[in-house]
Amino acid sequence: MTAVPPACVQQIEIPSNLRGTLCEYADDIRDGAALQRQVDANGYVLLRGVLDQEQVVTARKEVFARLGEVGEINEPVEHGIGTGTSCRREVAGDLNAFWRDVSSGKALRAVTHGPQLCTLLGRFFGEAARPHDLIYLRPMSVGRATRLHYDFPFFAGYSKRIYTAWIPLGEIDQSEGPLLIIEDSHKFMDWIEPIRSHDYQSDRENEVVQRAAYEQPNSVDPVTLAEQRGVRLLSADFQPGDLVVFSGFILHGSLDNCSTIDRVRLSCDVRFQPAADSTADSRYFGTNPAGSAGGGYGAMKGALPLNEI
Ligand SMILES: O=C(O)CCC(=O)C(=O)O
Repeated sequence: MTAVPPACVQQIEIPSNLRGTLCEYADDIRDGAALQRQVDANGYVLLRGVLDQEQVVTARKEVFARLGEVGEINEPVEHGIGTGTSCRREVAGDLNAFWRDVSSGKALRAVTHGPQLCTLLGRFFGEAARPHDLIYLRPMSVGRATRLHYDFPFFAGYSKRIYTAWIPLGEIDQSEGPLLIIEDSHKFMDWIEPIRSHDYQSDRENEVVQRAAYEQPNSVDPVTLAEQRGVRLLSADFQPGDLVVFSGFILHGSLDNCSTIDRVRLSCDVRFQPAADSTADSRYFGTNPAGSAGGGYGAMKGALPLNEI
């Protein structure tokens, strides 16, 4: 039997009894009812090979080429190996503009805003879907991880019907810090109910949504959380073309990037809502969306040089 390589979260190795693999969707991807059933049952759907692989690889190359220009990624850039240094501040100058520009790349947007993904997300709603204009591009260097949180408080200002599309931009093994989902966390009603019942249209200050999304789930480390709740920490090895779609009420973050060759993990997450719902939320729509913190692309971690985060 091949040994399963260890996976860590917040520098804690996950005990094998608390680790699980995300469930792969096995039905027809054109079957909206089946997609909806699975997302309702599990809080997420892992779809293998549903995006154009070549487009995804081209997007990866585009992003890493930009990071290569500022000295953060070695040649050949598509391998995504970090240099550990950066001249982004000197070369790019305006970090906000640089990150907005990278996040607006043509090849990247062909994946995130192309018809393939939008049509697929529409099946989850049972009606035409629309992506937010603001997207979250995440180059994660070794040692970094995303803390656990629920998405709903961030994105539920106007439309409450929100799904996240998490797109691995290249191959990501579990040792390199991909998406982590807490099994059955869409059933933690003691945490979900206060989040669901809050009025985010009238009260959506960044501090309010940050607290709602992060505070309770991070009161203990993820391994202790899984032990206390009797659930597992779920992830998978990803290939270009794969996709995870998840609800705003599933707790998620990432594993630690423990790459032994300094590979930077690259993914992008995009929110979708029904096209018929309001796009008045200037945090997420428009040519220069403000983001939940108000600083637009400049407020994202990705806007900082890779060696500073
Ligand atoms: O990719 C990650 O590190 C986390 C993604 C995430 O938090 C999200 O898609 O909402």
